[in-house]
Amino acid sequence: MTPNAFVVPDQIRARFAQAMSDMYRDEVPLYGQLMELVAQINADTLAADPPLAAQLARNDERQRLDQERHGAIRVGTAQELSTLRRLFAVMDMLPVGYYDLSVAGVPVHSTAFRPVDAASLARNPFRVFTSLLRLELIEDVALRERAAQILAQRQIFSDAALALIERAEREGGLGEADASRFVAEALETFRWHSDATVPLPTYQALNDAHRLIADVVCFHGPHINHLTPRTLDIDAAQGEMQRRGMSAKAVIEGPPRRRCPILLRQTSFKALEEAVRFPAGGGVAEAGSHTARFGEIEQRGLALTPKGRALYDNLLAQAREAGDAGSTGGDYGSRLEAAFAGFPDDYETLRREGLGYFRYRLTEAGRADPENAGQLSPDAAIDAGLISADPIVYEDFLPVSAAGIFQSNLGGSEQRAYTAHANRDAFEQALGSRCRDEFAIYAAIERDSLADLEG
Ligand code: OOG
Ligand code: NI
Repeated sequence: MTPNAFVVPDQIRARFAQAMSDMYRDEVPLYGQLMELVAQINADTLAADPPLAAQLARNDERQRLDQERHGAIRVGTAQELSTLRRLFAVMDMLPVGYYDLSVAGVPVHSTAFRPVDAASLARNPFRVFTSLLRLELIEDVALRERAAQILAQRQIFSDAALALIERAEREGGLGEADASRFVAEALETFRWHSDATVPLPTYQALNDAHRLIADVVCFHGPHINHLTPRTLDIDAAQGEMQRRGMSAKAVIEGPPRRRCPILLRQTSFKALEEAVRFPAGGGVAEAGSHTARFGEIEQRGLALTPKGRALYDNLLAQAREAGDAGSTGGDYGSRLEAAFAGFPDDYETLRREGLGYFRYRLTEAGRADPENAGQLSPDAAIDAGLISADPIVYEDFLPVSAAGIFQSNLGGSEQRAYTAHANRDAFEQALGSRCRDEFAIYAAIERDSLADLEG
């Protein structure tokens, strides 16, 4: 078979993202409502703000917006995580970033599988936040061993999916028929199963150790737990969610509302309580319930440089520390606004101060006089109206926000402190590869845009 007969990975990813969305909409009808609501708000926002519409179009973001989502899954073993890495690689989704959630009392660490080059991102930016349970954080040794045993017995991938991953690795890609089968088989790994794999008392013991442990250990596989569309106006979307009676989280995670959005703002609605059948464990089969799946929306903005990110982390910590609960209680909204007064809110200052990443291109005047544009420094060429600089959108996640999303969907009151800390080496060992540095990816996109100016 010639390489030309392969379906391009971007195409497989786009089909997979669509298949996941269709499946999740069938499983969680509220997700369908959320997508409609976001599509309406995006259309209204673009109609009311032609410069924003033009900016998105210039940066290949307009097209992808309607398809744009992220999902989240959680797995229990190194073997599961490393096989996921291979499965996502078939779709050019690579592990980017390392997130330690143990500091927030969630016994996992995570990465995001996503496309990394600008052209792939423009075609379809589908990302999956993927967490690995840290069994070593279960204090009760007997329970920890029981959990490990249960996990060792399950196979979360179908035989056909495994065979197709191997074929893609061996031959360098998948042809049309194989690509379709791959999407269908990969989907099975992320399906919800309402039959637990363990008797109710085992579920309860694991649930008491941490609700997340039960969610990962007691089911056939890593059910997709949410799929998040991207909105251009999260405050409007949040208001609309409340008007429609969806129980949105009170606080939007991330930075406050700004003229120039940075990073990521997110809000979610509570997990659904779902009926589950627990098998007989010497006794009789029992009916119970489990909450795992929820809805979330997000607004994305400028990707920050390490300098910008340090400032963000600082100001966010200030806003949280100023509250008595050390978090998002009380008048958190006004504390956040006050803290972020220290973060410049116009693109030109953000760019000149090196706080964010930008994509440069010739303006119409620049195209008429490319030599002149090429000779000036970027700043001078911008002043002369020969080149433009547009914000590069943030494609990743935020650990503090992720912790907030986990917490609010695990039932809120659960606050545990783990003494463990980040262990990136252990995570990468389980994954079987390094996690890429997200800053290097944005910097490369910026650099390439500057190199293109010189023709
Ligand atoms: C993942 C929570 C993190 C986000 O958007 O920050 C996340 C999970 O609950 O498994 O999806
Ligand atoms: Ni999420």
